[in-house]
Amino acid sequence: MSPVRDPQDRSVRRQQRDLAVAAREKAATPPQARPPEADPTPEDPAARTSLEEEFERLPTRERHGGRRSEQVQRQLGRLRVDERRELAQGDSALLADPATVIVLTRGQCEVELGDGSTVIAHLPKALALAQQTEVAVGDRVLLERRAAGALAVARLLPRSSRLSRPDPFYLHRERVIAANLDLAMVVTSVRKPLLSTGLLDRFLVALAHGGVPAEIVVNKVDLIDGSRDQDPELASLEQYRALGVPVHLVSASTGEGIESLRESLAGKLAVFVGHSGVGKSSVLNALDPEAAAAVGAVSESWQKGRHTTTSARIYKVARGIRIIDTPGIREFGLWKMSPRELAAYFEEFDAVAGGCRFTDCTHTHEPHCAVSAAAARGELPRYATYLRILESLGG
Ligand SMILES: Nc1nc2c(ncn2[C@@H]2O[C@H](COP(=O)(O)OP(=O)(O)OP(=O)(O)O)[C@@H](O)[C@H]2O)c(=O)[nH]1
Ligand SMILES: [Zn+2]
Repeated sequence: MSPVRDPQDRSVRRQQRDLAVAAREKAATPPQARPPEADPTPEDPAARTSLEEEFERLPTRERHGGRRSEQVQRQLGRLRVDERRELAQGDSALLADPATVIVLTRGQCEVELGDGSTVIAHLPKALALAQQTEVAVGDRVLLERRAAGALAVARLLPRSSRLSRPDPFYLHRERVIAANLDLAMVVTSVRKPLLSTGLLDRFLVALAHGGVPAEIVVNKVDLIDGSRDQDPELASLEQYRALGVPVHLVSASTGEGIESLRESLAGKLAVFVGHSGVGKSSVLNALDPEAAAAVGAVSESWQKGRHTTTSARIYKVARGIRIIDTPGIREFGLWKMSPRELAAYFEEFDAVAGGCRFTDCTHTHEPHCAVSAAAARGELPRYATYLRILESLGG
């Protein structure tokens, strides 16, 4: 039986051959004679011109569930070796202390050194390839001093946590938007808008997935007229306290709870996430008006399409607090997760899941599922969110 031929096979092979020739020519040309590379602009698909990305665009059999052709694999391997060689060459000296990436711009980044000073460092394209990931704000990097005295990022150090979302152009690919966060404050509000536990759960799962510790901020408590003990919105937070998630009741308007929030954030690299209108900007303003003004200026130019940076930025707030912010960071979300992985973030399911008939139970359609039975008895309030997230992930 002969394999079914993809009608595009021949043109694909021709494209692969052309690219392979281009790659060989690239490898044979001395580095200094190469034409200057275009700045990487991750938001602009037209700027994605590297050979690897051209290979990615080819309709190889991988798209149809098969394996990428051997020829392409070999070519990619060769390219990676070339790029690593480029990374290692030159009269460069590695700086001993790691630096932290503050903001990324086209082809370079601002980094903070151990003594608190900031410098601009070149960001070689080859680094992203060699390290299989793009550099993100919050990343710890090693710098090298190049022959002409300029600094360049030489190595990306392992991340302790990350916030990510799918790449807008290659949906199967992860784009890390912030790294090494110590803490995320999930901001919600009472009354305007009403506290949404569903949204809260989504944020908590996404943060846990990235390894970011989370705490809950409930803003606008000044809007509660009656007794707080009797308040149904506040009562819905008990389940999170039971799970060990700290809950801060604050009011950006009156200043209530702001000092204790400051104490929790002291010395940490943190992010504020939450639905629009809950008062993230107002809470940041209550914490530090100067930092809030700096964030506001960037947000405004972003909305008017005048943004000069494509990434988030670290802002210094009083008491050694550092906040990563940009309008885009608030849109980080969930992607690519199996039902088993998702269920693991609902740790309260563990106590009953042992009673499910199937060990690989997804707690959805299976008969004799102890989790859905407990949910039906009203014992697992987050079960509805679990199902909704699962549905949105296509699981
Ligand atoms: N009553 C009351 N209103 C508040 C409080 N904090 C913020 N607000 C109001 O809530 C609205 C939204 O506040 P923002 O700080 O802009 O909310 P945000 O979460 O930053 O919104 P986005 O910029 O859309 O993400 C504004 O009208 C604020 O005046 C508060 O503690 N109490
Ligand atoms: Zn089950």
